[in-house]
Amino acid sequence: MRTENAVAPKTIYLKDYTPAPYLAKQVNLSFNLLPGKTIVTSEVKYVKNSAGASHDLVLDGEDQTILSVAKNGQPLSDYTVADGQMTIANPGDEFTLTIISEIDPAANTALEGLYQSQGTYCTQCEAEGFRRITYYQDRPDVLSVFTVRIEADAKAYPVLLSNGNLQDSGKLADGRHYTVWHDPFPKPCYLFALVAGDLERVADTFTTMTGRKVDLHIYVRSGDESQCSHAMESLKKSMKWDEEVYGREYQLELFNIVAVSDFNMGAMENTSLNIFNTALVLAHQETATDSDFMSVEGVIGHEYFHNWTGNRVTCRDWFQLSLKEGFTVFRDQEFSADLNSRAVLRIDDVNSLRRLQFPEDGSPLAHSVQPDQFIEISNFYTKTIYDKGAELIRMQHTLLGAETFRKATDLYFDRYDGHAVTCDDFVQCMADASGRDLSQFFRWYKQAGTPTLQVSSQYDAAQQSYTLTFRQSQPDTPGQTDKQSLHIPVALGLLDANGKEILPTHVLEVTAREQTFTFIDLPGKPVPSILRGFSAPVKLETDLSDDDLRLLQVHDTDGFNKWEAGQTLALRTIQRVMADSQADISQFIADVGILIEQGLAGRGDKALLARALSLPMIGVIGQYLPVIDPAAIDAARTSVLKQIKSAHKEALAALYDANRNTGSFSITPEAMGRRALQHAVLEILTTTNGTGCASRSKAHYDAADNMTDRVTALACLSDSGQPQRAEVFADFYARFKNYPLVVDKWFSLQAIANREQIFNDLAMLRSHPDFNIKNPNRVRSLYTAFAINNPVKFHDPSGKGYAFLRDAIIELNAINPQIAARMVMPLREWKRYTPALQAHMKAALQAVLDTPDLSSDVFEVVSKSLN
Ligand code: 0A1
Ligand code: ZN
Repeated sequence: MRTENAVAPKTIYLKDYTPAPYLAKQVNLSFNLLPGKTIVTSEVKYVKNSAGASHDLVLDGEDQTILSVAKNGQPLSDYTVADGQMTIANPGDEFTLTIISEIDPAANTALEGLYQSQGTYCTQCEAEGFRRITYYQDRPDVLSVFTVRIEADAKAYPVLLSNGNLQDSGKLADGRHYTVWHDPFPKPCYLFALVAGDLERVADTFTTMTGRKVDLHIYVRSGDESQCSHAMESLKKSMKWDEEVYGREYQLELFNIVAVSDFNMGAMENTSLNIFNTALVLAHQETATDSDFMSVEGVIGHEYFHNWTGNRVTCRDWFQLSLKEGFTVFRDQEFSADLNSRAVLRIDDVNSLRRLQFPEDGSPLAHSVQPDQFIEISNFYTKTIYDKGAELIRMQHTLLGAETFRKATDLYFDRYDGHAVTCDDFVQCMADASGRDLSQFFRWYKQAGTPTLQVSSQYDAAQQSYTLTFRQSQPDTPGQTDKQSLHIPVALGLLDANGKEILPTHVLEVTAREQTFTFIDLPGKPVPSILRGFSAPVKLETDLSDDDLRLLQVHDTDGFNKWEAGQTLALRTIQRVMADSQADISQFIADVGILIEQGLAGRGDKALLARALSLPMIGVIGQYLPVIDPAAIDAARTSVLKQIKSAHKEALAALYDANRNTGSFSITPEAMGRRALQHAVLEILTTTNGTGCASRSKAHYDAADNMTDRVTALACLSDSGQPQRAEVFADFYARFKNYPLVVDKWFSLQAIANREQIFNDLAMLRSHPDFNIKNPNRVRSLYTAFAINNPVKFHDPSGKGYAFLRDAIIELNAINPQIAARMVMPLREWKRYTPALQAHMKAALQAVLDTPDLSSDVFEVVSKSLN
């Protein structure tokens, strides 16, 4: 039951948007960091906004004590404070407002606003954290020039940072000191940042395309300096890439990155002072996996790219979040694709979209890329806004072609630099630069749900013509029925019966509900390679036979579709075994043998082969089934793996041996590909969890000179009942107990174990001295790892998995509402599971909803999930 004194969660609607009544011309902030409290003085020059209707100045503010308010230097008492807002009626056309308030960063466990992470002061203002620092119009369309003074004890906090350039610094009495920072580019308050701490600095420089020198600084805790070189290299590559690919130069003389251990998300793009979760900065072969190295590179790029897509051009309101996030994810994906293997990255991105975004789009929390309403904006930092949003940009890139797309982004930056704009404004630039009508395309932004695209084919031998018929359909989603047809780019190629490409990639534009395309002068029936590169975020249903798929798997020129053909065959195979555990799958098993032979002959890209040898994950398989039963999927998937192992044991062992570590460690795509292949093979070889498997995994661990190999070995031992499991986990902990990010891995690798005693393990991990409910990384390492990456035990028929998560959500609700709300996600798709599982999931959600003093964050996701 919600208690009476809880503030009723309020829904905010896009249709209610009105311009801010006042503009902030100049913001001067002064922070006095004192033991037990921080005094914030904000002096803001306001002018009436001619576009704003109201004459009242309404400022947002939370969790602070107002010490004084003055207008033009005179004390002001004529204001009201209620429901997190200060209202000053009719303050005049132009005036300066000075507000002094007191906040308590040490008590801030929500990690929004100004808080402390291991003693370091840092801020997180996106989306609505600035209101926890001072009273202000906390909305992204109020842009202002910020000058910030920070004062603190010089010994405890030698580093004092804010946005922009350092203007002044000096010593004060009583061992205190100060700095003054000025950012000449107007920005919304969500991009404000402050850091004060005892940190070490790693420095480098970058010379921009016009020859300006930019200082690059990464700040970390003492001892972590040696783990910053990958992040620094990634930053320099990002700066260069944005110049080369988008013509975008960095505008200031300094770019700072600060790494903190306590952070709700991955990182934050505050102008010239990016604040990062340590997990996305620190990387060293001993402590970081290949996937960590890739994430660091991608997220460093992502935050840097926000400098133009987010900061220089920002969002008018939070319904436009995907304007910056979708575009910036697309940019970071392309950056990583240019630096590494494009096909591999596309496979990984699409896999993640299918595993995490498709379920969201099919759940009660489905929302469009430009949503119409929300209660808590922090609940909308979703896979839909980020990853589906990126797919929308990618489709526009596909429709326009690279050159016109670049013209359109140039136009966008020219038109809107220094402005706060909408997704409609972005698409209009695409339309204006290309001369195309994209109004139908814009429906992608407004309609939630994953469309289905059915394709059937017909060959007319007499006419030598081939016809493809496309039928698109959109599922109903909460609040949306009777959807309209979408503008879908379908990249298509045709192969002949020998696997020779007879039509290179060609983009078809499907706009009608049903549409046909005919290809002429084809002497034989071709095999179509449809949706190359996953050219649209749809569920594709084709009439391709297993033989067609086998041909594509071997001959397609599109790396993504080559992989996709194999995955579709694997999916069909697993579904056959689910229907009949004795089903004859010998053809599929033989096909896997061909892949292994290819690997032994040293043909093809190892990273791609690794992915080809990996069966679809349980979460992906579930997307294709009407009712999800994770245990049944797992049983069929494991049976297929066991059959692969028993048929190809020697060849697999030889492939493992052929890909042993030789030479010194490196993170080139080739070296990562070799490790990925060895990992994929080891996973099959250890699938039966017997004594041989355990000694194999232990040997892999003992031979490891890097974290990727260690984690691979631990993952392969995780489900095991053999004594080597405990030995290896104990050794791992002993070696790395002083590295929090590695201890996170130690928690996760145990939480994903599909074994009987998992609930005892989880209880033991929860009460382990290293567990800390206030640290989001540690919470994720236990709970998110379990709920997302251990589908069989999370969905245990006893309901114990759900109860484990439920208790943590309730506990975290009072500590960190954002993290608590995120942890509800694995329960929201409850309607997709078997009736028995549904009942348990629903009961867990209901128990959370019945918790007193529920935060609006948790209330929104739980109440909508239950709808
Ligand atoms: N804009 C950041 C993500 C971010 C969002 C919210 C945060 O705190 C609640 C923190 C970071 C990005 O896209 O990287
Ligand atoms: Zn972002």
